[in-house]
Amino acid sequence: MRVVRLIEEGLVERFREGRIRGPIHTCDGQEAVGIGVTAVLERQDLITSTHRGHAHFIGKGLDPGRVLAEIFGKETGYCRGRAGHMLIASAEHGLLGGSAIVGGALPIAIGQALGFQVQGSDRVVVPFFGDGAAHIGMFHEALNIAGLWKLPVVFVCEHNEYGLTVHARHQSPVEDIAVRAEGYGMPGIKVDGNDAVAVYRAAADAVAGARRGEGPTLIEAKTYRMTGFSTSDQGGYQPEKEMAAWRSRDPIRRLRRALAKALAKGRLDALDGEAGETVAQAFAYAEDSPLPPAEEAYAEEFAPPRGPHA
Ligand SMILES: Cc1ncc(C[n+]2csc(CCOP(=O)(O)OP(=O)(O)O)c2C)c(N)n1
Ligand SMILES: [Mg+2]
Repeated sequence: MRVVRLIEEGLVERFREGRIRGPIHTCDGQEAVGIGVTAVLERQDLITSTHRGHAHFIGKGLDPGRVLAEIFGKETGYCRGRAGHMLIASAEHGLLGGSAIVGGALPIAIGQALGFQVQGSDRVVVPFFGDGAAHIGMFHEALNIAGLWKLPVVFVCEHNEYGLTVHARHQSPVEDIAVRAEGYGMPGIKVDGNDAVAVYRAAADAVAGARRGEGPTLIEAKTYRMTGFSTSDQGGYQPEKEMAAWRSRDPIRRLRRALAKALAKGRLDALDGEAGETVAQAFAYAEDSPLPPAEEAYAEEFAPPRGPHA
């Protein structure tokens, strides 16, 4: 979680200096969801991510230096700089590429899960998505078929109270997305998304059930987006009182307090120091990496022509 926070702080700083193209969507305040869930998963399990995916990438084991290189558009990035910040993929880590369509990864995730079921594998698929994505058609279609066929999927909704600049109360007649699970024949679990241990436990139960062939679960993690929608957001619509309340529930500080009792004195500071070192090295690696050669700008962008018209 600390690595993710530091990566994002570094990215926002560099965006402001004009050193990164395109907006950055941070998961500031939401780190416990991505990290708590991916901590349960094995490398061969699959995830799909969103435009707010840094915790998913780091949690699934991607190298921070190569993630940052991708965001800087460098040759050493996971997709050789083609995917950038939002669409990063790594097959070897079980990270399916993102989708610019909000909720667009949900049917992709259940397609993969059907594949695992047909193979008799115990691998699971975890699509992450926002509260906004829970209001589109593909969400309902995906949950319906996953519930009907008992697919090995754990749906993880990161309810951060906003879709773009619009509060959830203007987007949904129900407060909890978790209640929708009942209509699709699966458990709907509401969890404190700012409590990494609670998230981990909820995910562990749901993933174990999916591996045993018991079918899908919908986990709704209640959390909050501490910054604007992205670095392009002018802000001003998140009430200060609301932000202050959530700031006091910062997931990193909460976990730190919980761990302070369990760990030897000085251990947490040492871990913080290691996180800082990891992120400093990752930025140096990304910034020192070469850009892809200009003549290869379109390489791998399109499938090679096939068939009678090739
Ligand atoms: C189908 C679709 N509609 C609208 C958009 C524009 N859009 C991008 S992100 C976003 C808000 C998504 O909100 P949510 O799913 O809650 O994710 P969050 O940004 O809060 O993490 C919207 C409307 C889009 N990319 N795709
Ligand atoms: Mg949202």
